[in-house]
Amino acid sequence: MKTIIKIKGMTCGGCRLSAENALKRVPGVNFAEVSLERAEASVEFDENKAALKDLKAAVVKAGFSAE
Ligand SMILES: [Cu+2]
Repeated sequence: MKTIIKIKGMTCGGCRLSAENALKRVPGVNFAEVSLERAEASVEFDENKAALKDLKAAVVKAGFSAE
């Protein structure tokens, strides 16, 4: 399924990449793209392998807050 996650706390391209890579590393994620300007991530994932809370947890672990 596809989802949009709002991310707070990103200030530069490095932050954007950290958040994006954190999402890509979650097992079951097929696609992740983070926009610094929109402060959000577009994620496509296999709901049998990953849950929305796992995606948010990965963003939080990378140092940002996710909604
Ligand atoms: Cu940064």
